[in-house]
Amino acid sequence: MKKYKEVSIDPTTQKMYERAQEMGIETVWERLEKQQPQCGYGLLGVCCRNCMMGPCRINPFGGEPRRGVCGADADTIVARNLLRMIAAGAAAHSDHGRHVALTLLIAAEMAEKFKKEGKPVLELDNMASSTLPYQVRDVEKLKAIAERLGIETEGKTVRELAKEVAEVALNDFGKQDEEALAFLKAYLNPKTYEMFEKAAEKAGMPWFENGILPRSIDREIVESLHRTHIGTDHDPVSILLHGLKTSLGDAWGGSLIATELQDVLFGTPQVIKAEANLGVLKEDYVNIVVHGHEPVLSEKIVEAAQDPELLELAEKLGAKGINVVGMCCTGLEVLMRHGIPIAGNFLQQEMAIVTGAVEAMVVDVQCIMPATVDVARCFHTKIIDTSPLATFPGAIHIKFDERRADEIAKEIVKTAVENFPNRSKVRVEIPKEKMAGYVGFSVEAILKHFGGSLKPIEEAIVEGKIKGVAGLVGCNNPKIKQDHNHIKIANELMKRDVLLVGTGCWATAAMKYGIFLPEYADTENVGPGLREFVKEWGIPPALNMGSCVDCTRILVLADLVARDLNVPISALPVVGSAPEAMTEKAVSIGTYFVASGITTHLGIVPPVLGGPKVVKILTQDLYDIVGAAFIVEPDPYKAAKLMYDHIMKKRKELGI
Ligand code: CUV
Ligand code: SF4
Repeated sequence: MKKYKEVSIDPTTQKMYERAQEMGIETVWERLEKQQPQCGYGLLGVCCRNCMMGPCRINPFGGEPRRGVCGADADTIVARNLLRMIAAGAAAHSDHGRHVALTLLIAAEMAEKFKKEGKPVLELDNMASSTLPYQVRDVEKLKAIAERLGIETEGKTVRELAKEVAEVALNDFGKQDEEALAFLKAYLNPKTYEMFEKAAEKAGMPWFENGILPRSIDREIVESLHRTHIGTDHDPVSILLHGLKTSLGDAWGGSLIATELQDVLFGTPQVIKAEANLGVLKEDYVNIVVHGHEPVLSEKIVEAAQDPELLELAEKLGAKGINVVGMCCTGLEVLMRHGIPIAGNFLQQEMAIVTGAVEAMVVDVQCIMPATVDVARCFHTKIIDTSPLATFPGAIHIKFDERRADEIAKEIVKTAVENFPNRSKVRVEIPKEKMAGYVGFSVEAILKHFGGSLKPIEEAIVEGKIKGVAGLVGCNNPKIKQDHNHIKIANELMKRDVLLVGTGCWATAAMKYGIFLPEYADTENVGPGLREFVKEWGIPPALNMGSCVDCTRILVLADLVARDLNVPISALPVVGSAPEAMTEKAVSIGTYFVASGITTHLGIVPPVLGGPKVVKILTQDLYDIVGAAFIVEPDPYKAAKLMYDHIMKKRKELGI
């Protein structure tokens, strides 16, 4: 058993972890311990299970066996395994994006149907109607996207535009021509586009049609599985090139579509103050935790929790009201758009239940531990799974259907409210710690804040007030003390006058320790130049840009600067980092950052060290192919230094 101080730097996690131990509840940290020692072949990436002649594994010390039964060597196996991770990560993001596009299409079609039936649907506004489950909340953004995509907007109703944009998005998933994605073409600056076109040639593989430009989101993912099937692609170079291509289908396709169309449906985030950490759970209220990734669900839960009938029921059952809080990325979605408090990041999902104060944890897809069901069994908490593609044994299944979204969301909230009397008051212990912070820094909100352009940021960079920008993203991983590396790397970079933007569980970590408060600039963790800049503009030294799919906001921001300077993204003094990476999605994000030209640090060593050629490609050769590469460094201080050095190198190259 671990000491509570070893698992996390977060006092709420420490307390709840201790409480779990007292109660004999097994958590992620015990399960990790029971897995020790973890398989050395797996850690190095040299085991292959891609066919039934195997499983095969390669001797990492250079002796026999040097080859799998089919003859694949360590580099082939490592590269194939990595490509499968990228493909799975890209699939998760992109399927999420598809779901959003389909929801927009359904919304437009329902509005059309309502119109024909003579129900009230307004022509030119947001197709609002009280009985439509989803509406267009940001008409301006819808128009802006349509214009980027080259869709004629003149004289069209919002319904028509929504339908056309959704159709272009959906076409990007399944089209069969060799053209790059429509969304990629609409969003990417020409200089970076050119780099994608030429990347394969530079890598000595001119037969890659379109270079590493993805043709369709689904196709590149399918091709990843095809290439890694026994007896297909064996050259680590071509396998990894296809990895770049697949990840770019995530970046400039699936994830971008998710972010952009979520903004259309639910509103583009604007700066707003909110709170984070387990202290946002309320003793006298019905507590509902929305956990997972898709706001198509969590938005509706937030709405349903304001339903007067359900509020009345909650009061009747002895609660003061209904308190919806977020967890992981779907929490960030409703945090960014409505200031709904976020209870925690990945490693706090079990901890939230251990408070004994959660009536229901409502989950959809990704990053939800099946163990939540086991922990919930020790309390009255109900785990409610909602996605037809994610079922948790032992949970309550209330599967979601967009067409009946309001009805189902109410049923879910009602289930939570009715569970309130089952709470054992003596078993409730909510840690008091919570922290305020400013969130909602979409690209649009940033532009608005700086008076319509990024000039002030660019000028501060040129002057040297800010040395550069770092995008900090990604998960928690129990192999690292929770939030430790997130915060250390953030502080070390801010001390060196690097402005931070970030998403995902990093952003929740940053918020918990006050980094999203402008006052944080007064601490010793922020350098004098960055301090002066953020004070002048009234912003915190780090900007919360949202969930994991919102990493595309970071790309779009970098793209705008690249356009202003007429250079590819790879020329900018910008770096990325996933200090506590865990998911396959994080692997895809890291890869698409690098492929897009942003050198990226990983704080967890991915399973690649068994393939020396692969390691060389990822950490060195990619500089010549896409102008960026991976930095792998578990020590947060060294990592921050390496990232800073990269920024300074880029500054020098730009002559600033
Ligand atoms: Ni999508 S992917 S643990 S919730 S950031 Fe958090 Fe974010 Fe990683 Fe998952
Ligand atoms: Fe072994 Fe080759 Fe089959 Fe992999 S594909 S399991 S290395 S025989």
